[in-house]
Amino acid sequence: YYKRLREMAVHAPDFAETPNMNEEPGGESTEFLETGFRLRHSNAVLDKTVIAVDTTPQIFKASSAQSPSTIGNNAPGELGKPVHLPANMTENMKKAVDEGWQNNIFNQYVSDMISVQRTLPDLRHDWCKQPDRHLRDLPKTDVIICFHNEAWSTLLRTVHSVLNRSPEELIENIILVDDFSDMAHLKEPLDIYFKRYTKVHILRAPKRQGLIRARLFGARYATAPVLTFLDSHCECGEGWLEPLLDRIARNYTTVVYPNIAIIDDETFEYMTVDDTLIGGFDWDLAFTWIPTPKREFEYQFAQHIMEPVYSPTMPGGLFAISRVFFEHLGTYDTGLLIWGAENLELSFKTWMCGGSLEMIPCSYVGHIFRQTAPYNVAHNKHRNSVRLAEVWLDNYAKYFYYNIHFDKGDYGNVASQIALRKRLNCESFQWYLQNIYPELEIPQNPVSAGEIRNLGAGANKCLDVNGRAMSGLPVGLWPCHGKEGNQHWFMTYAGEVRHGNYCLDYGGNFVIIFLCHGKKGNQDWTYDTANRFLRHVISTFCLAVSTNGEDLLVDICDAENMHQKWLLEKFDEP
Ligand code: UD2
Ligand code: MN
Repeated sequence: YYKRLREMAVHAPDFAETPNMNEEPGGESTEFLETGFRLRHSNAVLDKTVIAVDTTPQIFKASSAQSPSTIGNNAPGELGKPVHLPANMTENMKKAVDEGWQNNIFNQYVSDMISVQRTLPDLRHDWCKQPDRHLRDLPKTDVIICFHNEAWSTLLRTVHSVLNRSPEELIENIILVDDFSDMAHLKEPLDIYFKRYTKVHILRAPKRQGLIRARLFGARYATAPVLTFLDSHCECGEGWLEPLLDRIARNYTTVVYPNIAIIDDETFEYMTVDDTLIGGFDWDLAFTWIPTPKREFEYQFAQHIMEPVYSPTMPGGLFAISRVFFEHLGTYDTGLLIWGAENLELSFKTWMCGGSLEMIPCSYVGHIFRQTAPYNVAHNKHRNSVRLAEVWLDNYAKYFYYNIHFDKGDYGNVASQIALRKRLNCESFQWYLQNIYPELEIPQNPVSAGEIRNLGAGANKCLDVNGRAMSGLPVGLWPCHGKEGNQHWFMTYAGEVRHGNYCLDYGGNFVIIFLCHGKKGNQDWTYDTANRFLRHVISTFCLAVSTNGEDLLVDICDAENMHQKWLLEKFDEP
């Protein structure tokens, strides 16, 4: 099928044949957007003194305001070079640096030192730069950038990187969506700053929408045939746009995302990454980077390593899609709140409902990846993921639910999403896994899911991976905390006791975890429900806790010994 899909892509409908782009998107899903907002320019008068409201440290103001032609390559961060702060900072400077980190979870102080129009290295392969690489007539795009309390310098740098490194005629509008920020620099100063840039429009959400609804709020005012979304802390590289638009021009059902470079969160160095990483996901429904599968390489290498690569999922923040196709797919599920899961939703939909998703190696866009979000995401990510699983995962949803202990919580109503899936006559999730992401390991049906508790003295010790899953590490014993995480195990019908991809393993010495190999051997266990033994099959020994309750070991099975008895959570009689 995969090969066929590849061939089909060549014969897919032409952009010119797409239906009327000006049709209003229908359905209740966009109702919330009817708030009467229109693209507008601020009427405020340009007044440079107001711009000074921004939090840029005074000493560096000058560099931020200069245009690229007037700064040398030695100015901070030019050509994407790292900026290192001096070791002997004054107390005031240290305070400013700390505050920058706290507000953004990246080094705002360093960002503020760098020109908002800094130069970047051209990371592209020469192959990408050949003029006939893309169609001559490319469709225009609106660039939609949503932000909630973004720093001044990173937001401006994002916009300038679009303006400076895109062909003017391909950008219809840059639509900034202020998702109810409360930072002062994002209000009037922003309006004033962008007043002289006629393509830049600022929309303000009347209340917090979350990034998913904020994007739709912006898309509502888009008029170009292609929508391009960017996070508010990106930097587009030279020639980033054309190869994205080219793919959509050739086939409007192709959704594309760039080769995402890393902007270091501390030094703001613009760094190249492995070109061959694409999007996957795991059974926590978290996005993961995966190496390009071999079958895809075979296809790609036959052409050129810089050819577009099929990708099971996208990271979510940076992508371009035909407006018509986006609307055809019902845009996003508007029940997804604040942050998370929308990237997988759009990825699954794209593949399952007639489109394809590609990573475009020639298109470089940098993004600041941060350690955590500056706002609370966990609750919404959980809720959003449950909606995703309910609508798109069919019988595979259970593998996610095992991981969340079947705690679905209140995830709202998904009837309209299920109806959409039916109306679009989308493929099954099994089809998606088999054809688009065959590399994803499907967990064996678990016999149990959750903690594994020893019943010896006190019965309060649980098997625990000690916070770090790595082949060869001994398995720990810690007081049961009932919070999943390090104490979450699956016992599978195949006899593995799994923590993620790691398996309980006994090779004659210690009981360790080791990458699951699926070959039974040292990783083969049975659970004896009568005696509550966890028996290691090839050695015939039983998993046990030492008499002092400290160590995990195996021993000759003894039905009288409580230290050999284990309680497996959510145990299911096979
Ligand atoms: C990644 C994506 C992000 C989104 C998210 C999953 C990349 C590089 N980033 O997380 O785009 O798909 O996964 O949902 O692929 N924002 C709002 N309103 C909010 C919260 C955030 O407008 O309530 C903005 C925020 O200012 C930023 C964007 O949405 O521009 C994404 O947020 P993020 O940068 O915190 O997410 P990230 O990159 O960790
Ligand atoms: Mn981001």
